[in-house]
Amino acid sequence: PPRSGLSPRRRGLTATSPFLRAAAGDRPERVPVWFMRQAGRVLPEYRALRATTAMLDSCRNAEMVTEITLQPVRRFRPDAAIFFSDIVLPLAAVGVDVDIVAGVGPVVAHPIRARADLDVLRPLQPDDVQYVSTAVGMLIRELGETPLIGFAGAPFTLASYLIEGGPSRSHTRTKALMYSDPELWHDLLGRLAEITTGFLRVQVDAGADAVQLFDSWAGALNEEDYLRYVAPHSARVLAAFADDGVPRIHFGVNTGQLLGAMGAAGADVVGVDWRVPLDEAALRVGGDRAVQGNLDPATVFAPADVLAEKVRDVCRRGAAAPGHIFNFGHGVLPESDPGVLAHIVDLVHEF
Ligand code: 1CP
Repeated sequence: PPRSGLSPRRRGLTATSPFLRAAAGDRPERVPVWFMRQAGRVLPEYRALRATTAMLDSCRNAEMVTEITLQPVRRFRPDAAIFFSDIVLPLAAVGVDVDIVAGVGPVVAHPIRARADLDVLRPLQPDDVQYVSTAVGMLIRELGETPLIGFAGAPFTLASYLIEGGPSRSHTRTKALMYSDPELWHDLLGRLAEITTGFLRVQVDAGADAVQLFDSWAGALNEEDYLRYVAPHSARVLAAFADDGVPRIHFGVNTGQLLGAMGAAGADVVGVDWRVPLDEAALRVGGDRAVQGNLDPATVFAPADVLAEKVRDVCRRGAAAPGHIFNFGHGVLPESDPGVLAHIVDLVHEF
């Protein structure tokens, strides 16, 4: 479909949505809030719907994707919805043998070890994920004034799953390949950047109002290695959406040392985990971009008065940045009480 810049719907929302205004560096009348992993295991209605359907199969069913995306919006009334899918879905869609194993996460049948293993990583075509366009279209009709965030995994985080074969704490094989064969490394990350761009392109062209690039594991790197081996590839992804009028959020965990570099890679909003206070994070980002975060997800288990004070502290510190979107510093913990999440939305809105 032809790209026509800002859709009328998107133009309308940009002026009114607290989430989109904060992302653009503005101060709306209330601090906007949404939660990473707001859809999913924390909700009984999600567990009921998913009971007999494998994770990736549910991502390929536009009706299920729509319903699961809407569930937390009904419960919590957040200022944005996040598209229900997974960062490994586009890899599966181009033919990588990857599955999501309950209690483990993504597991790759043939981990990448040599050049020939790259052949499967061809560019993603819109036809590979027809159900994503369908679901985004259904969602923006249902969501009304609530913006929809599209997302994808960043090249480094995807590379880690592909090289390690599954979740890893140390990313040892990933770093070994990065240091020992830079040519193969850059070929791999280039292909992943193209797949990620293709996956985000489908979501944006179907009407997603913002995008978040999840580089969850980039914090395993120091700044020098991040800049040399990772940033150029993530920057290519973010640059591909510079003219779409959609804010680009760039998120990672344990990235205190990378906040400036992750902003400079082309983000409008830098996601911050709970380890660096938001006012300090705003300084590290450079004072010219919005920040997103950063309540410790474990705070939901604190007594009510401690929780309320910590929520207010995040809001106060977030005011140091040009724009602030309230979130946790990482995904909602599965044991969280949905009632407490709804209460946090109210606390942020009352601030
Ligand atoms: O059985 C289940 O319910 C599967 C659990 C689950 C869910 C609900 C997985 C497996 N993925 C998802 C959905 C998902 N994944 C969403 C949409 C829901 C929402 O945010 O509300 C998103 C944005 C993701 C993104 C994702 N997947 C990331 C980046 C975010 C983050 O938490 O850092 C990562 C690293 C993944 C990989 C993944 N998929 C699933 C798991 C358990 C994991 C992490 C495994 C690990 O620790 O390495």
